[in-house]
Amino acid sequence: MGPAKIMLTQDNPVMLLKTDARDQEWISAFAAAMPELEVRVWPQVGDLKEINCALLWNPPVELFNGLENLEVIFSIGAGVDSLLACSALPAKVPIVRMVEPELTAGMVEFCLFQVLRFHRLMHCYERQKAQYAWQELPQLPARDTTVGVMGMGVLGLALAKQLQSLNYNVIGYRRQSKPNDAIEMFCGEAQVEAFLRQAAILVMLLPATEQTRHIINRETLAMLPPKACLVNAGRGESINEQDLLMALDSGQLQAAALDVFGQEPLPTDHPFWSHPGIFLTPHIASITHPPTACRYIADALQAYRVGGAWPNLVETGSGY
Ligand code: NDP
Ligand code: OXD
Repeated sequence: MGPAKIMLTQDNPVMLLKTDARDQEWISAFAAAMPELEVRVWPQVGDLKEINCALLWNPPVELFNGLENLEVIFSIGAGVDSLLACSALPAKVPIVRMVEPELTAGMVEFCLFQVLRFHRLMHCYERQKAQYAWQELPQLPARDTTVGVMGMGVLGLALAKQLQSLNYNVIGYRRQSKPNDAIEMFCGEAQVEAFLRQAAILVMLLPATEQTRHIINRETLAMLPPKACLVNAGRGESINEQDLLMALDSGQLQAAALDVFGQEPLPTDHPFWSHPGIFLTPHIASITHPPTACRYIADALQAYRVGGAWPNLVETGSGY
């Protein structure tokens, strides 16, 4: 008979950690949130059979070798595309998405900033300053400005609520409507045109999936109102970048604030760097905050022990 199986429901968790270069922050945060947790930082793994949970960012394929008692994988990011792209990901181990308040707050701040920039025409006044031009531009009130939020999950919903509190006219786009949607919602391909036709400022907070790849392209860009502005803080793959450049150059699109790109880091010879209509940031819209994230993981483990179910499970096989 081999050694007894280590189980999350009966034993103290042993967590394998592979982070985005913030090991020490995570170790300290786990020590505060779950002093009983043993953390092993990859590749210092010890006895692999003792490891029953993992918190991961961009795991290499060899990380999964011998992890036969792994019961759950926590994703460090809200987006799980890079995790799902790992060919060695064990098929039957549940993956829990990162949903934590500081990550959400950071994303809301970032997107509000970009919406305010475009609504209050700061991109135009910056251009005017460069030309020493003292000129007042016509300003629409927030209530007459429609902001379309594409991707109404955890982040999109939090953003929409804040936008509404600033009086913007907010509409949302998702796969399926849910009961009690407090925002006018458009769902699925059948309603994408009706949604985009109204979105003077389009904010994209979509995950990277087969279905969202290039969802914004020449055809859908043409559905936006003339001189619309676009913000993308979801994933770069959602936009056909060549089509975006053409829409900016033709004036169909006024400006774009991009935090995510098809290739990251953005290559130095990419035309986005020098385009006057593009504001770009290096995938910093929001990052996971270890103290609140470790409390979320502690609560998830506790909920699993009590009820046997994980929160915010990744729907593998259904487009994620
Ligand atoms: P959620 O899973 O909570 O929400 C995703 C939303 O996208 C849902 O509303 C979902 O629809 C919608 N959606 C998915 N596929 C489609 C589709 N084919 N057509 C229409 N709508 C679709 O994710 P989060 O809100 O937590 O995060 C969103 C994304 O933000 C992450 O996946 C990540 O890529 C990105 N992100 C970027 C960061 C950055 O720093 N730039 C930081 C954190 C996250 P439905 O509601 O019907 O399921
Ligand atoms: C992401 C994240 O998914 O940082 O981009 O959470």
